[in-house]
Amino acid sequence: MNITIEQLTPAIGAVVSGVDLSRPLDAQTRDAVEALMLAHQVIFFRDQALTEEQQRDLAAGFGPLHIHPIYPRCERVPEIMLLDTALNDLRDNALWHSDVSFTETPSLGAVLLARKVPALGGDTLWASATAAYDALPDTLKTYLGTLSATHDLAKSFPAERFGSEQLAAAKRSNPPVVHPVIRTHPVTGKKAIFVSEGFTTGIVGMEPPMAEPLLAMLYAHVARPEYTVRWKWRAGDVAIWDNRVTQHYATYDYGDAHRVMNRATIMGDRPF
Ligand SMILES: O=C(O)CCC(=O)C(=O)O
Ligand SMILES: [Fe+2]
Repeated sequence: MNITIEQLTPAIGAVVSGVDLSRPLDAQTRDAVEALMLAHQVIFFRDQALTEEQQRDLAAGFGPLHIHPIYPRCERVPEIMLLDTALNDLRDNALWHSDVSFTETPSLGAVLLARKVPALGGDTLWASATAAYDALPDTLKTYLGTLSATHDLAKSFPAERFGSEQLAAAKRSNPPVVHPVIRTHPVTGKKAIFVSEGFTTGIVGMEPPMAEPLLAMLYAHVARPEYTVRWKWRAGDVAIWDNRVTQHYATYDYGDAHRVMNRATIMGDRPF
């Protein structure tokens, strides 16, 4: 094994070479990939021709897998979620979010494979919510550490585009949840801002006229270019990210071009 890495920005992101993700990872390689994900928060691999089964098995090496309540899935391998512009209107991912924060135990991370990408556009950005947290003034860190926020699936799956019985059922089984505004990474101990435009709906005990500007300030702060990395996909690229301390944004700037991504989602713990 000869793993090399190229860091993409000081805050977040690295390209990893020298790993064939299609083969079962030996313990040493698996641990190395996990350590790189923890260190760089999102890592990218080029030229990985994975089948759905191989992608599932790769992700399952990092924990049990989650099956999404709304997005379509691969029939043969239900742990593979399909982000396919031919099946769904995907513009709802064009806002900053941390995946499935509308559940009690949002995902630990995900393995995303690009299958078909537009000639131009469709980049995905990730932001480091730990770098953003670190840059806050100490007084604000302390104050935010006392707050909790509500997260709701309904915010990112508008009825006009997901207006099905399935959406109604998903809403019934996923009522709004409460998470700390600042969460602590269970492995690294780093603190991160854990509110996002995608699913956060309010701050517990605070009226909307006060909560909304505070939340808007935090969303804008996390999305500052200094804390982000922007990835230009090629088919066969794989991204693995730590969903506990990052947010991401899938740009929707490619009109009617066909874009197909497959995601395997790793289950996580309750934020604290
Ligand atoms: O389509 C993408 O690039 C990412 C979409 C997304 O938000 C996700 O896979 O969690
Ligand atoms: Fe996402």
